[in-house]
Amino acid sequence: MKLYYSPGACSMAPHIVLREAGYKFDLEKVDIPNKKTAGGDDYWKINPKGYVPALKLDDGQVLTEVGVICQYLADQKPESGLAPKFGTMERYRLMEVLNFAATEIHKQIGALFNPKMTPEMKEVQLGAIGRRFDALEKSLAGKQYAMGDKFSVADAYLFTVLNWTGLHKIDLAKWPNIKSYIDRVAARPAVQETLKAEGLHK
Ligand SMILES: N[C@@H](CCC(=O)N[C@@H](CS)C(=O)NCC(=O)O)C(=O)O
Repeated sequence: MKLYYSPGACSMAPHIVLREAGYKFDLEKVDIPNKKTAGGDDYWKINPKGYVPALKLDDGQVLTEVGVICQYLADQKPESGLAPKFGTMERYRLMEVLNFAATEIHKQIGALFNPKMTPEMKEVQLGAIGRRFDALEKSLAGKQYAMGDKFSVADAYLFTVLNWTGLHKIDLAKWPNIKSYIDRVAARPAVQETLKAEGLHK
């Protein structure tokens, strides 16, 4: 399979999962503004939504959406233990975190990358992010990872988007559980390999 990615973007979540699960895979960088792959292909033709990530499967199908790709990868290798079994309450808890990561963290922090954001709107946005962080801070209390003691695909997604706090100089002093969670996930060998492969060594 091949993952279409952009360094440090949300495509890093499935990239981490590919490495955590021990997949053999190819990577192709996408120039997002120009919608071109490193190999010169028109990215619109690969993912008509124009954004990363996209995962090209061995049968030629293309799967999109971070949370779905991550779950697909975990389910193809159940022995990786990266997602609870489908249909269990634990699986719904995982999907709850993935959805929170997507809509409440990814899209809220992601909005700060918009160069047209005014200082006033940035203030509003930072307020919303702070409220989501307050909730996340509580949910991480006493836990190693989002689902408890075991790393899961939810951590790959949360880590990827929380990592953007550094780029936006969001001070995490108010949220010590989040800060130590980011450091804990960053220290995992597969995460270090991912950062290195994307040219973002930490
Ligand atoms: N809902 C999508 C969102 C993906 C997304 O926001 N990707 C960003 C990078 S983090 C992107 O490629 N944006 C470029 C664009 O929207 O044109 C998913 O879950 O995969």
